[in-house]
Amino acid sequence: MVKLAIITLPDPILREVSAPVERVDADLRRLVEDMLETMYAAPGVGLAAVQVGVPRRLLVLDAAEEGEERRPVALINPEIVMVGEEQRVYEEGCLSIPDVRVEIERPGSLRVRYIDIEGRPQEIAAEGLLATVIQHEIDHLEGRLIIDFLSRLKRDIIVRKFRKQAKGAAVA
Ligand code: GNR
Ligand code: NI
Repeated sequence: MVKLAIITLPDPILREVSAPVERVDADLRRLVEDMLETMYAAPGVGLAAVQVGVPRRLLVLDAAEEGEERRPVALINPEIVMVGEEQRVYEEGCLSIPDVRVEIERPGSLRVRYIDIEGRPQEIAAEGLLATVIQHEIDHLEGRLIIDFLSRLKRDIIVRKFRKQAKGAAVA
């Protein structure tokens, strides 16, 4: 397994709409393994393929709690087919926007249809942290980021800060 580089703001690839995965083959399974290693090393609870520079509709996650055994999951071409009525507010972070936290209100439960790593169609029900993370990752597939839930003013301040950091790194 290979640890991949995580793309951060303001890289424009994060704004791309990811294209569907066409086939579940050995290359895709290798990408999933590498994404899981990258996510665990970060550490993070989820990772979308676009965050490692591959704008395909693929995400990995592990919502197991600390001390529990690892529960790695890969969702290919995920689609939200149902959301519950109750909303839930969670303070979200994003590996592509280090050190930024945003309180986001989203449906607290949902059902998702997806293709698994064997290429078989599946459907899962999720609630709690899992439901939040799945929605956060599916946002990535649409090019949507947690800063998009902020006012334009707050978003611009964060984007400018990351732009400046990127420039500084380029000349350093
Ligand atoms: O590691 C992560 N933690 C997290 C916490 C609350 C809501 C969503 C997340 S996902 C994030 C990893 C990430 O950026 N995935 O795209
Ligand atoms: Ni993220």
